[in-house]
Amino acid sequence: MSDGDPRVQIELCERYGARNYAPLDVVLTRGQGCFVWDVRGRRYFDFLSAYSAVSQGHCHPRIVAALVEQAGRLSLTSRAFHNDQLGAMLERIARLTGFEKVLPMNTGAEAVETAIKAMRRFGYEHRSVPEGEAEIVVMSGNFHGRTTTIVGFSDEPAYRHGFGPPTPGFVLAPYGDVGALARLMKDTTVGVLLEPIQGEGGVVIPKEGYLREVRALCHERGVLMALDEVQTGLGRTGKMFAFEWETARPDLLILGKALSGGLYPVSCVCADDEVMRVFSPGSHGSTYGGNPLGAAVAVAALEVLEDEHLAERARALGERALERLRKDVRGEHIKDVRGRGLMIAVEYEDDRAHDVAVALAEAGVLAKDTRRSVVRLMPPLVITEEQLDEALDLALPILAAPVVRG
Ligand code: IF1
Repeated sequence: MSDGDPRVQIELCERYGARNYAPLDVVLTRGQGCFVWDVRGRRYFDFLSAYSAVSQGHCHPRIVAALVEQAGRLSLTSRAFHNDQLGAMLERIARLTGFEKVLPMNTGAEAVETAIKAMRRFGYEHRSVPEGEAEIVVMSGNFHGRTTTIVGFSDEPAYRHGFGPPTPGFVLAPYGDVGALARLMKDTTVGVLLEPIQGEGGVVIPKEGYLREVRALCHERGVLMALDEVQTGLGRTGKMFAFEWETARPDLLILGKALSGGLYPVSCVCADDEVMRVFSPGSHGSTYGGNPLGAAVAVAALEVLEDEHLAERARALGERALERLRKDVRGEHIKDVRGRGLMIAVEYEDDRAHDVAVALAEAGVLAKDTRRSVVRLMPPLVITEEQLDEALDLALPILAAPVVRG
């Protein structure tokens, strides 16, 4: 029931919902392109894009049409049978990424788990690592999802506290430091898992050359490199994939979020056959993974991404936004303004990021803080130049203000 009183909705969630989130007091009921509307009819610029899942914009008509058409025909068959949509999705993703094989799942975390399984089994089968001893190196500040295994190797207490014992076989390396990574690798190291830019970690962009050096090191040691591009992939950073900035093609590429434009959870792992062959029938799967509804949605979402040149748009608009931010958001309280494409962050010297996000919402721009001092700006990639300028006109004074207004 959307009766225009946000309190009703919020109270229902507070009464019946688990308290694993603390959302802003905004109750949204409609979205289109870069805009969302609350139950009172107020319009906001969406500068979070569901963590980059709605890169194609809210309710993109082409993706909605694909969803509606497929939902009325066939939604789920399980992988016990073939369906007439999955093949086209796999082919499209393989062509786009350049990998020979694609394994479909639903959420980002499931795709990360899939990559972990692939790397471990590859290590046992091809590197004769003794059973039970495979190690995967992960990075400080990582975010790869919420499963028990994944939070077990997080170094953020809020994500891991009380959920132990952690799954063994993971080692943390300092993000951005190839020397340290090299020193941590052992004979039993089967893989390295990292994000090309750390989103939750605060939009941490490693220095130029890092990914390329990780790539070379992994080659040299016979270790698989898995890149989590769940958030950075599919145009967000101004290239189709963030690894293209350094031509550091991984052995496993993990995609999610924008793969379905926010209409339906679809994720996948891409790899060449040599790696993907570790999966035999029965060794991995998912009830919903590869379902025809998700496949039809993903094909439409990828078509939109390519036909509307969203990676190029992200690049041009990102440069424009960063230029304005760098010019107008400065002062003693600003630690850094950084970004790549439309993945942009303002970092403060203090812990004001949440207060800034609240003030931005009041001004009509929805953004999200992370790690207490960072505000992320990630609009849908379909935003126009005029819309971007209008949103920045609203946001810049708040982002730049020496003191946050309540
Ligand atoms: C939440 C942040 C973003 C991801 C990368 C895998 C996943 C994610 C690089 C898992 C998910 C999310 C999930 C959401 C918040 C969030 C997030 F706030 F933590 F910082 F995006 F930036 N790899 N990111 O970023 O994908 O299983 O959720 O589909 O509250 O957990 P998922």
